[in-house]
Amino acid sequence: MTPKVLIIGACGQIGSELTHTLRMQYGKDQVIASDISYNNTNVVNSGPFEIVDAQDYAAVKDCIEKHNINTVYLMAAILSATGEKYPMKAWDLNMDSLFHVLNLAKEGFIKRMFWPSSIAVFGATTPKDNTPQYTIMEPSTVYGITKQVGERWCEYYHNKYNVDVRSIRYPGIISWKTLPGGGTTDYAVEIYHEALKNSTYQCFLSEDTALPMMFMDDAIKATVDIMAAPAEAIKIRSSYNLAAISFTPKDVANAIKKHIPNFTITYKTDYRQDIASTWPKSIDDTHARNDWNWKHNFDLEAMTKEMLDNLSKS
Ligand code: AKB
Repeated sequence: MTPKVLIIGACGQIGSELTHTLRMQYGKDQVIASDISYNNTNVVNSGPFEIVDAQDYAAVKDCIEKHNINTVYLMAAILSATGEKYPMKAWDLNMDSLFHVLNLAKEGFIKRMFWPSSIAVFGATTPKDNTPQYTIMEPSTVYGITKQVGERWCEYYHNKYNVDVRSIRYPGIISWKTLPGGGTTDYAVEIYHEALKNSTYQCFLSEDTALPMMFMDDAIKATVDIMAAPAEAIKIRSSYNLAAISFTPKDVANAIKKHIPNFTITYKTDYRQDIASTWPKSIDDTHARNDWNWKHNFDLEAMTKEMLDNLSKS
């Protein structure tokens, strides 16, 4: 199947870089980017773009039919921190958009779909170190609840209706092109911007809060790889654990200090600390490595260099 792709939520942190990579891979006219506004001009000007509200079933269906789409990447979501401020909005957006695409796949309008889950599916009762694929999952955030419920629905649609849905549980994603918005792991992006601008950063998590993280290039590689894998290789149809690096704010501050010796960090925790405290410190992603050959490339040092080099140029 030659993919004809629709990316929903293409202007966000992951969507924008996914759009770029898929356009390089398949050609720009094969990849339709969509979002609810024209805000991200890099995405809007780099190929076909449509305004599509992920909560509007008819709009999503029309766009799929208009462009003969066979593959959808559903990247629109309200993340953990914003979700706690607007619980019902997060529930409605995250669930409506998923059901729309699952139902369009069930009805045969598309052949394959990608839906991101998150480490937010885990909660305070989950084992924190090397968190297994199959374990206790009692998420305490609205975002985490939508992701856990979404995973169950993805598996259900695969088992009942043969929907070819593929998913990974993203850790915190670090990138220099597009800012993240409304996540608990966002400090790990902000810290690089502030280090270059002001040589200091006030972190909203405590210095020893370890969380699973990943450089954007690895996250995009994982997303592209799982979607390109043969269907029989994808044995988990809820969502795959995915890991690269785990670090604390203190670790990333020390990595930055190697490049910016006068960099300082202070700590003032807020409600996001309560979210981070329920999440794993590190993830066991053996299934992804075995089933579709997942392998990450960037460690903390390599990522820090990439972040500082690229941000200082932009
Ligand atoms: C968030 O912090 O909410 C996200 C995530 C881990 O899914 N980055």
